[in-house]
Amino acid sequence: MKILHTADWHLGRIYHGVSLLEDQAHVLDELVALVRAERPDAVLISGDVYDRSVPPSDAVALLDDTLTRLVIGEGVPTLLIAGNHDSPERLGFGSRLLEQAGLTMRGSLDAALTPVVLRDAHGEVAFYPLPYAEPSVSRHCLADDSIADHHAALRVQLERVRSTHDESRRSVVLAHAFVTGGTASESERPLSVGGTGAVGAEVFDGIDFVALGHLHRPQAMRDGRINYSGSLLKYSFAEADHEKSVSLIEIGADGAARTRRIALRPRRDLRILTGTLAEIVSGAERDPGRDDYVLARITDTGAILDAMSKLRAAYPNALSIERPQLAGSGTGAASGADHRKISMEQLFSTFYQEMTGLELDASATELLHGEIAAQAGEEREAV
Ligand SMILES: [Mn+2]
Repeated sequence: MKILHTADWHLGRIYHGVSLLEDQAHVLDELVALVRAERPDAVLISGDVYDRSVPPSDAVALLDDTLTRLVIGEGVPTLLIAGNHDSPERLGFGSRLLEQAGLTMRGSLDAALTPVVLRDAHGEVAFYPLPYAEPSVSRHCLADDSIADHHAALRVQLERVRSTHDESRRSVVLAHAFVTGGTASESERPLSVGGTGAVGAEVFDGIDFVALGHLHRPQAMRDGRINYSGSLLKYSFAEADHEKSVSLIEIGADGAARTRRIALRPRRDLRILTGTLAEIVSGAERDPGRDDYVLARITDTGAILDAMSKLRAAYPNALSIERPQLAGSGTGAASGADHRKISMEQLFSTFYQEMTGLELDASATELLHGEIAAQAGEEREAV
């Protein structure tokens, strides 16, 4: 059985004020073309299809169009679950009707845990789509008071899956979770406030292949039996070094899974450039990726007037500027000290040092002393 696994599309995402919808549409065209070329038996989408529980209408239209092309156009059965960014009820609308057309959408958790069964030359494969749910929702839906966290919620679901699973079939689970040992990025929203929200990999024991969403870096565990396809695009500058891909999995007659990652070519890359503003701007001439989304880490120490306009003249889609030199090391003498107990001179020189990384020189110190003395004189007169 050949499966295409993807997740974390985050349709409608806005990053630094810019809608990524055109970039998402571009890369989804590529995904549909890949399905046409590879002819998988199923497409799995493991949650966070939208970026928000109430997605913008053009994001809804893009999902509608993409799913229609996959299911009707290419005739490939497609399974989709809700992630923590999705609204279960909205995503689940019409799902019983759509299931008859070959599209399985599981928004809300259903205690029945009914599998979708597909067949290939080696026999049947049961797919269990387990949508993301808050632990309190799982506790209520599964009627099990022992469920206090995500680990217990999935442990109980997988116990029930194993107890009813027909052993003559191979098994695939779709879930949206943070499995212990996984590497997180910056753009995932934590699943639990206070706790880790993590799920032990052992809850999936006995399942032939687990298609996960949530972590945005492509990664696998347990010899590839547990797979994160990763997100559709780079959704934060912390992911600048990721290579985004979809996973193509072959499940053999014995249930063994072999995974290939197929890189996606975005319309615009998301990159970090480091150097002085002048270096970055002059480098743009020879840069084939001038339309990329850029974060410039500028190493200049002096003041720069209107740095963003200068940067955008070279990189029109530049999103942000960082000035690490000015960020402040926080190691100054008065750092963390009670600001009410330190002198004005000390406070100012520490601030200057934290902002620039340099000590106040003699002439600046003299100027500062003069200003402070003059200020004190004015205050005395005012009293
Ligand atoms: Mn996500």
